[in-house]
Amino acid sequence: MDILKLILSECKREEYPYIYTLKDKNLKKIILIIGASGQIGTELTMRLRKKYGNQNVIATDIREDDGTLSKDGPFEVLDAIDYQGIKDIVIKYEVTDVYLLAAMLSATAEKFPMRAWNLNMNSLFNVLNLAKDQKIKKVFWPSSIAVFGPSSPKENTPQTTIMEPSTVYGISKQAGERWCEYYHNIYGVDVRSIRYPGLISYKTPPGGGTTDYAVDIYHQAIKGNNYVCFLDKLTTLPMMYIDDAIRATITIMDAPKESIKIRSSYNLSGLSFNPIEIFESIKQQIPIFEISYKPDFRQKIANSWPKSIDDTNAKDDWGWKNNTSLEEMTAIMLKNLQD
Ligand code: AKB
Repeated sequence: MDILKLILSECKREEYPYIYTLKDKNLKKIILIIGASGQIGTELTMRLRKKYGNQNVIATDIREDDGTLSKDGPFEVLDAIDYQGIKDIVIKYEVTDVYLLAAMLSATAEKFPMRAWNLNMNSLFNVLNLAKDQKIKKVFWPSSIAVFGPSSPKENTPQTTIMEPSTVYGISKQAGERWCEYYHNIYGVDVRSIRYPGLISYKTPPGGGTTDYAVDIYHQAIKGNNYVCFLDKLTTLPMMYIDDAIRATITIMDAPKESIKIRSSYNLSGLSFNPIEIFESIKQQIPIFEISYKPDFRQKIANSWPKSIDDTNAKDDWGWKNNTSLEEMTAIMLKNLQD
C-alpha cells in the first residue's frame, strides 16, 4: 500500500487510470455481517449500509429475513458454524470485512451449555481461519462484560484483572478473547473487539441475555402493564444505549491499525444502573407505572458481573466516549415504542 501511495503521488488519474482502478479495488470494503437479524446486527447492518452503500453490506442470519434487511440490500441464510457456507459467501461477494455477531447469550447458554460452546467458539474459529488464510482482511467479534466473574473487582472493573467467569457464555467469551489475541500475534490477523455491556434498543429485541430486563421494562410500561423484574432491585449492571454501541463498533473498526493496542477485547463503559433506577426514570414519564421483583436463575449470573467498567484504554487508544444518559435513553425508548 505504501508503494501504491508513492506511485499515486507521481501519477495523475487521467494519465494512469489503471493504477487508480487498482487503488479503488484495494480500498473497497465489502462487509459480511453474520447474525445480522439480532439486536446489534439489525442496526449495525442499517448503519453500515448507509456508510458504505446497500450493495456492499451482505446481511446473513440462520433465519430467513422478514424483509427488514433484504428489502435494501443482499441477504443470505447462513449458519455461523458452517465454514464452507461462510467461505462460499466470502468468495461470491469478494468480502473484505466480517462482523461476527451470531452467539448464544448468557441466560440461554446456561440451558444449553454444549450448544452455546459449539456456536460461540466454532463460529469464531471459522472467521479467524478465513482471515488467517487471507480470504478476508478484517474481523469484528464482540466480547462481553461476562468475561468477568465473582472474583473480579465489581466497581470500575479494570481492563486487566482477575477473570474467572462462572457462566458458559462468559467462559466462551474469555476463551474467544484469548484466541483473537493469539491469531493476531501469531498470524497477523486484524481482529478487533469490544466487551459490550447490556444493550438497550427499541428496533429489535435482545434474545436470551441477563440484561434483557432493561429492554422488556420499557415494552411493559408502554403497554400499561406493571413490570415483574427477574432481577433484584439493587442489581447494578453496566449498560449502554444501542446508538452508542454501534458508534463504538464502527469507530474501532475504522481506527488505524496501530491505534488498536489491545487485540483481545476492549472494556467499554456507558451507563450503570439498577432496576429501581431505570424504573424511576420511566415513572417520571408514566406516573402510574409500577414494578415488583421476582428474581430467578439470572440473578446469580448478574451477581457475578461487574457493576461498572473502567474504559480508559478505549478512550485513550481510539477516542471512545459514551453519549447517551439514562434519562435521554428513557425518553428515546418511550417515544419510539409509542409510535
Ligand atoms: C447478556 O446479558 O448475556 C448480554 C451480555 C451482557 O453480554 N447482554
